[in-house]
Amino acid sequence: MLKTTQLKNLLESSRTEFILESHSGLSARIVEEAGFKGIWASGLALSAQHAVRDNNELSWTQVVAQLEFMADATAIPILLDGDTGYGDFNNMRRLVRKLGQIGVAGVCIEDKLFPKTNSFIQGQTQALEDIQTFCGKIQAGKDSQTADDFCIVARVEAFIAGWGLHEALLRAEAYHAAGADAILIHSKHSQPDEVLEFATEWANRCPLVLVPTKYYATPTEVFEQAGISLVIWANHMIRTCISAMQSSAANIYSTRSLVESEERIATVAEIFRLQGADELLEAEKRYARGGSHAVAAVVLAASRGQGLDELTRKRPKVMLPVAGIPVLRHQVDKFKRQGVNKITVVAGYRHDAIDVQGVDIIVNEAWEATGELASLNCAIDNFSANTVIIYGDLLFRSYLLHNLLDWDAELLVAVDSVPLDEAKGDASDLAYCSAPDNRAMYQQKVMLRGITHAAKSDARQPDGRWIGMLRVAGKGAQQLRSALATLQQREDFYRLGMPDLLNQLVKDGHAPQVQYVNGHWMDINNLADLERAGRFENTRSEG
Ligand code: SPV
Ligand code: MG
Repeated sequence: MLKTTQLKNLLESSRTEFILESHSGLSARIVEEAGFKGIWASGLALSAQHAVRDNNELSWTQVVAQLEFMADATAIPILLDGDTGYGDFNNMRRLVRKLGQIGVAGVCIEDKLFPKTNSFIQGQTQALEDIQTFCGKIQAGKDSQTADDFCIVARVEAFIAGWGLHEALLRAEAYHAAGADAILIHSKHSQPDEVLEFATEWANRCPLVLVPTKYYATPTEVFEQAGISLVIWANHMIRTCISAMQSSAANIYSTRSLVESEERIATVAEIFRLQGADELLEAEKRYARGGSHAVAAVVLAASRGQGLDELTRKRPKVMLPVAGIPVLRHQVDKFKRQGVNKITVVAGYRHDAIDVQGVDIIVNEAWEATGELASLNCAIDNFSANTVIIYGDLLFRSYLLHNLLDWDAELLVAVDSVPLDEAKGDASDLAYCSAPDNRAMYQQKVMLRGITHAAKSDARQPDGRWIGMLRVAGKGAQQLRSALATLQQREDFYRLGMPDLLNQLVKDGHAPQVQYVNGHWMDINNLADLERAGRFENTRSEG
């Protein structure tokens, strides 16, 4: 329902309705969450939050700017406390048109003179606007509204200014005749007598609105029995903020610590919730495409790794120190250098020992009984439109990652075409490709044909070794998901590894493209590798 219609319904409903002050997007959202059906954008509160006075010290464009945040943050109607309309009939016309544009449902204007003063500051000395002039302002506003149900509430300040019931009724009558949708009768007394007397005389000629700031102790049933349409709790969010902020500031200052105040104040997570941070994360999955900010990384680090038994007794392989810092830290630094900041580590064995900042850790609880694909499956929801998957024991020069990210391919594997040195034991993840590496044909389109664990003696020599780096972009993510789903049907899924996934992709007709590389990477399988790794990272030229 349109916000204007919602407000009109509140004013015209047969029950007494209540709206609460707010003065910012955040307070408006809190008021809505509490269950209120409408918001009072109080002039006092809007100005007070900026420590300026309720004397039109805030310009009307500054008011409008704040209202826009409030309207954007909520689905309930806002009734603006529009003071005197910020000028004459012409300013009122422009105000009403502007409010329509930013989704504010109505405005209340008071029959005082610009610049106004808050009704509770020497109210009796305040001059009232000429009745006809004020009626002209109401009429100008009504003629300017763009939505049928936009509401103009005329606020009668006769009691505030020291006039009696007769003047108040005279004015209300004239404003109603000029087109006001409701009358607000204001009072500074601590008892509701004069507004109730007014209500009796007014006899519901049009909806009546009250602001019981001073006569706050009046039981709500009294307003209901008097047939009041709308009650405005006019300044209670800003006053809540003031008390809470004063108390926190004093406490933090005197204790010189955050410990006590932490117990009393909203968590940072609560701020994120109110801001709708989750929605943005969801939207990113749908819309964020391309750009380094959208790149995610998944590090497969669940297994203990064999061949390093003693060293991995208390920590997983990714935490082995290389040149003084853990393997994972080297990887994360390189990702970050390439602008890859969303890094997920799938951990398992001794996941408790992973102590590297800047990563999300997902634990494959079944790490002992499962292989790489089960781990990858744990991280599938952390993929972005552009994701790099690497083995947890891979060390590499940054340019390899940079080049992998640079190519335009949906699935891309880095294959090292340097002839194998089987004596060094590097006979796994052998890659067969649609063409061997040919530097004369730089950036030729080569596709993966398959990966095996060991060279087949009867087949042609492999074209290289997959280094354990796969990039998945665009439709590649879906292709990977569906290959993974196919493999999940297999009984032996729990033992399958990344090569099985790459082979399934080939089988599905989604062969990854190959990017040939020549050295500048290593994996760590034994003590000799670990020693070599120290030299590898120490001699790196890229810092
Ligand atoms: C406001 O909230 O700014 C009002 C109501 O105008 S009162 O302060 O009670 O006048
Ligand atoms: Mg006000």
